[in-house]
Amino acid sequence: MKLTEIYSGLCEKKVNGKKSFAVLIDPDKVDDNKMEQLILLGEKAAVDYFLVGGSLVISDYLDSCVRFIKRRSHIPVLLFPGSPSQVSKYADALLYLSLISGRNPELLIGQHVVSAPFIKQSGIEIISTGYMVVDGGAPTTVSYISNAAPLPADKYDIAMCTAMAGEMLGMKLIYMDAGSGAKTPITENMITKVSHSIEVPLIIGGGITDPEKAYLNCKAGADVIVVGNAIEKDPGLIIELASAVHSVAVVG
Ligand code: 1GP
Repeated sequence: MKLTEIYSGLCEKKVNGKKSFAVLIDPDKVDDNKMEQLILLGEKAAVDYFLVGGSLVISDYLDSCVRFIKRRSHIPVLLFPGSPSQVSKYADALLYLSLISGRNPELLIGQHVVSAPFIKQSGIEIISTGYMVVDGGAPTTVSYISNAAPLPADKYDIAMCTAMAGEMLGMKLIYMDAGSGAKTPITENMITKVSHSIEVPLIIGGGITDPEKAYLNCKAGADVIVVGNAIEKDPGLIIELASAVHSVAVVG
């Protein structure tokens, strides 16, 4: 059934030990030319997903951006919304984020209540996602905008318990994010601990800038690696990053 297609795919890959690579596109930072380039590289590298969204989206390019990808590529588009306004019915699925690492009720449930009717009406696949912002060594847009303290980077037990609680509350994915452009990405130690505590797929992002880090994160237990910032600076990295992530399945 269409409405669980993306999630079923993610679970199937996890069962088969396959790792996924996702390119994060911030609609504020791209135009049609840039998109064309990212799509060409994405197809060449067999990128698994395009994530579209950001903590703060100022332009009104989101809808056009999603449609642009859908017209040119079969790579699924997942919305990664920083606010309820970042919804496009043209996307394949929406990561329905609840900021479970924070204690800001608005981002845990408040904004969801307000936006529920129109999100449901959009008809796209909704994937409930326990979103955990981990301290990335410097304030990031997400840590500022969320008005919630990030999870300390060396508190593995808190991370494990938070992810477990999210899973037991019914969340279908856990996304651990050090924040876009984080100085310090999430450590392999934390990824290993958290991945052993949950059964749902684990997404890791924030501050990943090179293929080695992406590879090590996957070996540690990440199921999906998300990279945005580094690709904005050097789109060619898509090829190396995707190949590093996909190589883990071959080895493992
Ligand atoms: C941020 O996880 C994403 O929410 C990706 O971070 O932009 O640092 O790759 P980067």
